[in-house]
Amino acid sequence: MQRKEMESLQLDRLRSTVKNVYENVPFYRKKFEELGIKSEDIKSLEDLTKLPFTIKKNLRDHYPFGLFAVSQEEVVRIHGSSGTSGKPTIVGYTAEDIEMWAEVVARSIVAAGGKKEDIFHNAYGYGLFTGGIGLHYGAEVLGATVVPMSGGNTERQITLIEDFKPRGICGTPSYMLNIAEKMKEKGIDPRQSSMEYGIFGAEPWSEEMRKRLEQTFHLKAVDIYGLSEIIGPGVSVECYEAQNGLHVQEDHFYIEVINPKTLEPVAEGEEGELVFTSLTKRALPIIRYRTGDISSITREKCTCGRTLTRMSRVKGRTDDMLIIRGVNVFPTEVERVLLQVENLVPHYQIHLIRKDAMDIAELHVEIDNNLYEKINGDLSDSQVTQLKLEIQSSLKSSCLVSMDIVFNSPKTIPRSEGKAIRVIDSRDKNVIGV
Ligand code: DLL
Repeated sequence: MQRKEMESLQLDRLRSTVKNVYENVPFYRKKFEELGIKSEDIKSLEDLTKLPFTIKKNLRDHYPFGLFAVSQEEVVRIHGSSGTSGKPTIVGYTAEDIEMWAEVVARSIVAAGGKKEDIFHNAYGYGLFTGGIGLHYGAEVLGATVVPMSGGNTERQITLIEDFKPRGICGTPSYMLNIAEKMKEKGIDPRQSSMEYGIFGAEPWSEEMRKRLEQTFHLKAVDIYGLSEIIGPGVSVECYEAQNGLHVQEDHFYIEVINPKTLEPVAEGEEGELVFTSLTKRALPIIRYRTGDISSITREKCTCGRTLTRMSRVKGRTDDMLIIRGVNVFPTEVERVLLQVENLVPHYQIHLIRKDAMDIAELHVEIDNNLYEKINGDLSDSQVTQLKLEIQSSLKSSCLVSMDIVFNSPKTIPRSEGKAIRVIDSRDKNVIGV
């Protein structure tokens, strides 16, 4: 679609969404009234900036169904995302919402290289998490043969991959590494597996991680993005052809990028926090949802021919950004550096601790068997220290951050079966009793 045509479609849909939330969601009606906004005030897409933001806390405060715009009778499905504070954030779908979602996921699979005749192995978790069932429905709408494996049970995953020979696979990047490792342990070469494309997302991952996954499995690794508050997976996806930015499904989701401090929109190409407004959702329409995810957008046409706005790979969430002695850093930036170091395996965790009233970041990284044997053999302590210093200095030069490097023995960092935990913050614990 040409941009003008898309914008006119978006405006129509935005206006009916605004009218819908005003009439059916007391939370939005109250907010609009406080700001003196009527749904007729939305005459152009730019007018969207007059509307208030929605944040995760609003969903939590109205837990479980308080922001729904339809009666529960019309809701056919509930999903949720686990939060840090106990209760999940709950989202709901009408039958039309499920249909729209399946369509955007089907489009995403096609963009990623999927075809109707594929066997499609789904290693995202099934359940309240949107990953498993979201990809499942999309793959079915496409007409592919879905293997609803879910996350975990890695031995079984491998057997099914070996036996069914899927052309496509999906899962979190960290879980894919786990699968590859187990394959190698069993004497199976992941490069010989049947997969030609992988649809990876649900957690931040770096370009170096992409290279690693592509080499390990000999496939094309494509990034898929989404969040339950907006729909689930399928909000945006890279294309197989260019793998250069994620195409936002703008006929259903309106994207903005704001400066998280001033809340003002940033210029095209500039990094900021992603904000989405749903344009067609019925059960849980959402206005200007602040995702906390850091990215930037471009409206340049992609070489694949799609005219959709593209977002850059998500660097991380504002909550996951570490501030180490005044320097901001995302775990994905650390990952980029680590994956370039020989003898390190791509499993790592950043531990934040407090020592003598100082915040210290320790980068726990796993070494391979080779280095492990050397350390226990002929490598002197000073040679090991030297190695660590080299990693420390590449981190310093590329992320400006200083971290203590801790080598972990092979297979000691917990393996992920879904979203990997990259940061362990035990600073508060250290404070107790001081
Ligand atoms: O993770 C939906 C999903 C499932 C996306 C499967 C892709 C594949 P939530 O559990 O609500 O939903 O978590 C959403 O995960 O705000 C981001 O912080 C992060 N995230 C999702 N996809 C990506 C990605 C699903 N491709 C939160 N890159 C989002 C980086 C991602 N972060």
